[in-house]
Amino acid sequence: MVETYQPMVGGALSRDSMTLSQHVLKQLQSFGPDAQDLSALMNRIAFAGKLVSKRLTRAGLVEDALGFTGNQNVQGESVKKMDVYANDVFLSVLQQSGLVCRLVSEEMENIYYMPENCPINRYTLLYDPIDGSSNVDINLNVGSIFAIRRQKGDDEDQTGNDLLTNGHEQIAAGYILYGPSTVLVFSIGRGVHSYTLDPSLGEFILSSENIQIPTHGSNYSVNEGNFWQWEEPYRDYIRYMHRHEGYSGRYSGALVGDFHRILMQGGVFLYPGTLKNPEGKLRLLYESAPLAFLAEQAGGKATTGEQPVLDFVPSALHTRTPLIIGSQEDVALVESFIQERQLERPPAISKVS
Ligand code: P6P
Repeated sequence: MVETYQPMVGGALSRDSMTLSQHVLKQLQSFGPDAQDLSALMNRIAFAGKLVSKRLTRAGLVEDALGFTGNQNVQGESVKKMDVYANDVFLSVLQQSGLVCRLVSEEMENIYYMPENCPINRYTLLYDPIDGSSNVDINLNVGSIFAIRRQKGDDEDQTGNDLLTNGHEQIAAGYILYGPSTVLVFSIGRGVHSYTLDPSLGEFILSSENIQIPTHGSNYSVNEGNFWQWEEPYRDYIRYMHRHEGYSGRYSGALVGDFHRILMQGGVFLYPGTLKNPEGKLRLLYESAPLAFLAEQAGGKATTGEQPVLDFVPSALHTRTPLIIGSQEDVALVESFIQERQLERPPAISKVS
């Protein structure tokens, strides 16, 4: 009987050979004609991530890579040199791709139009090129966050009003975590998957498929330095955390890393409104909404404290919202403190008409 050849490497090779583009096409097989474009677009985003990762890993050795530019962005935040570098990497890579018609970035006040691309495709990329840039100069993890939307209409007046819609209009969302390894996590609405960059191959290789957030986790991630600025329900929640066993505070100051921990281990990340930023600090279109898309795809939950993040309709490109995101049970616990206080509130005195 002729023996059937048994490959020696088996699973390892098949795992190692499942590249980002192959896996995206595997998911997209049930997608329509846009499959190839979306796969190519994901590859361009991955390429931008490789360039940013390369710069970050050598930042301490490259002149002018670290520190501040001396300018402020539309958010009134001091801009790091790495913010500008990463923003321009995404801009250049996507411009060359011909796949994206418009860009919305934390680092650019207005929509960036690429009319030469519009006849080809009508995608808009919304991104935070470097989230958590305060960590860059101290070699701690940072990330890039992105969302992809299809353009609705021609936007001839260049107001981008079609972008002021809820997060259900996102067709894909994800982030790149620049940590000990560079990991790309994203979803096209068919589950959440992660890919680890193999620098020796220059490829993102599938590392986790169909990631599910545990229904409960011990981590709670919040900047407790803002305690005095919060409304009472959040103070009640933190007091509960302090008085009950089984919880650990974990906060890195970089949303992507803090969320990735929650995605993989469970728990909750929250950035409530404060006296300084009553509407919260995190921007909806390129921070909260993409992560909310991922959280819900992974079986978790994301709320502003008043409504699901994905239902929130922004009034402007850089609208901020409070964010409570993570495991179903842990988000529900935070919400229970909000609801409890709402029940205690005296009924709103109706204005005399
Ligand atoms: P704070 C970084 O600037 C960022 O936008 C998020 O990455 C992070 O979660 C948050 O702000 C940290 O803000 O007020 O705790 O320093």
